[in-house]
Amino acid sequence: MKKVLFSAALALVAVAASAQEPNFPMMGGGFGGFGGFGGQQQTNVKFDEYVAAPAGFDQERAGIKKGTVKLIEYQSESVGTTRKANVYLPASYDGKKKFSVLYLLHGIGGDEWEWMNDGGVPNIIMDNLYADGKVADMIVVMPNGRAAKDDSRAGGYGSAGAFGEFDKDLIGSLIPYIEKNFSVYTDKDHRAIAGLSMGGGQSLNFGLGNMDKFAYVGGFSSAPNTQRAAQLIPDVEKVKKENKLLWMVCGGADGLIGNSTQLKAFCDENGIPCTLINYPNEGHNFTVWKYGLYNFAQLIFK
Ligand code: FER
Repeated sequence: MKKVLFSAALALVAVAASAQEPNFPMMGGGFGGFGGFGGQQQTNVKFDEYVAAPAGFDQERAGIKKGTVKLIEYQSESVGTTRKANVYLPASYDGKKKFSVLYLLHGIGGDEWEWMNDGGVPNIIMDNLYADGKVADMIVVMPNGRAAKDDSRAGGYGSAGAFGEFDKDLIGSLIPYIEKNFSVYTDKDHRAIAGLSMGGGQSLNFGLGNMDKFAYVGGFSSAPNTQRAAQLIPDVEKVKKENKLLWMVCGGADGLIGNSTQLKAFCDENGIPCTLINYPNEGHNFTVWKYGLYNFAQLIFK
């Protein structure tokens, strides 16, 4: 059965690669219909309260200051190529004052443009949060999380391994590039990592796996690349001491929710502060991911 499901997944690669959305249209409300394809079974947990985002949080607002988004290129030592990332700079970024950095990662069908071009409107969400004084000073870096020579979207599921290699590029090359070329702090307390789906799994894996680099970790609808909790958190006391935020959200109708609940259950059992919000009736899509960014951004660097 597993094999059949995997072939089905592979057959979807071409569709995923050509689709604008990273998720697969025929999956409707998410990965619910695909059983084991979604990774872990859902564990029974007590979810944290869902509070709807205010109307207009993701709509462009007139009369407020707007940030800019800049495409940067950096030399990747681990991949051996020149790679790209988009960087959101708030209107208040002036190159003098130091800012914190949020690394914001994409899903299996995306790249450094996914958040910007496929419905994530991170610049609009951040502009609005800044205008309302709801966020600490930060820039947002949106890299390509497929650490391979060919890092195009065409990789689809075949590039899952390359997502697993991204920590070397991120920590070895991208972070040093950002810290050399932007006016930012360079310690773990001023660095956060979050992402959607495959990027959520990467954020949990790399964030908790490198607590000396990231104090704030977020997973939105995290995919089956998410390591199991005992592997993610081999040292309960260490995570309690060093992690400042472990925050997750997933759609209630998303068959991938088991990847988040298994971690939430472990945290609850071990007294580790951890948030998991179940976005009511929602699938695997940008409704959940925009909500994730909106909330996560307000909780970090404070
Ligand atoms: C899988 C189901 C979903 C999987 C990855 C995904 C690697 C990722 C989805 C996304 O990033 O949107 O079985 O295996």
